[in-house]
Amino acid sequence: MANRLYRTGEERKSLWQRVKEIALTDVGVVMEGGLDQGALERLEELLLASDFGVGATLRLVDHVEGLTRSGTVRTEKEFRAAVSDEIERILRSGRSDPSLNLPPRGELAVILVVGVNGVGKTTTIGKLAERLRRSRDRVVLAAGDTFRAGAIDQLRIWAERTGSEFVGAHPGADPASVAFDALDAARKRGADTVIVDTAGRLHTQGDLMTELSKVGRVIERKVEGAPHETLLVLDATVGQNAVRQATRFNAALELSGLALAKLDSSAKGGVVVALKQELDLPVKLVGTGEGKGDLEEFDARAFSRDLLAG
Ligand SMILES: Nc1nc2c(ncn2[C@@H]2O[C@H](COP(=O)(O)OP(=O)(O)OP(=O)(O)O)[C@@H](O)[C@H]2O)c(=O)[nH]1
Ligand SMILES: [Mg+2]
Repeated sequence: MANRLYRTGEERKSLWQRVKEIALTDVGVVMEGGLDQGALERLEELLLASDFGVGATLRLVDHVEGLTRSGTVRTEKEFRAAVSDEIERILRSGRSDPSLNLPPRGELAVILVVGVNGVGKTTTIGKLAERLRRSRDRVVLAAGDTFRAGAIDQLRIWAERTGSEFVGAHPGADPASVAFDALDAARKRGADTVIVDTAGRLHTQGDLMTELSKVGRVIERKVEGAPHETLLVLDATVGQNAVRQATRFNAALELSGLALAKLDSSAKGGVVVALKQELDLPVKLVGTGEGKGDLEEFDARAFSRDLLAG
């Protein structure tokens, strides 16, 4: 992943440049005598403003304070590496395996994809289908978004582009029954992977969240151990609201991981660290563009390095 963590206008500076400017105004002095209290406070503010969340911010600030006080970190380069190593440790703690937890090829795997409106669910599904073509037999895309005009065709086009199969119903149909039919169809056709698309919904829309729980329950009853992955797609540009979204979706359905879309256009990687610290949800996939090949497995090391690049 290249460093794309830039904002527009005034904030068009890397996180590291801003850390240097506001916390490490005199790096040479800092490394001799430890960071003063003001610099630590400014660092804390910057990390909070960059969406790291309270827990991860305090952990990082404590770490930095300890390092500078003990004199183990002397140069700017060492300092930067130490901070990104600690970010990586946060990302690698707890549930952090980015690989999809699917049954072996040939056995039916079900992936349910959820998230708020417009975050990139359908596109992520298309790209995931492309990825899974290499490791699975046959992939079925299920058009569980029966709500938005055009959503069914959008998924159908992704099925065509990726050589996947498609199951959909008419607009307005019950999404749980679309999921049910797709699982039946997959079994009949000998397909081993079903990815279920869902309509975008705000995490505050109680009735729609209940509908989503129902989709999850239908899948659970129909296939042993399914859904094998329930992925929440987040728009990487969204900031702290991502934590609220993940919390609410996780209450309606047990999420297994996150897919972070639009990382190519994002300025806010910090929220990934907050999500890990606060919810222990692994990021599994990152979207880096609109093309079918623009989906990567999350790499905690590369991500931590990129976050502090520039
Ligand atoms: N640059 C970029 N654009 C993306 C990425 N993923 C999705 N998009 C774009 O984001 C827009 C919305 O994507 P969709 O996949 O339709 O999002 P959705 O969550 O399915 O939307 P709804 O079904 O309406 O809730 C589209 O224009 C996509 O091309 C990504 O990783 N990078
Ligand atoms: Mg969609």
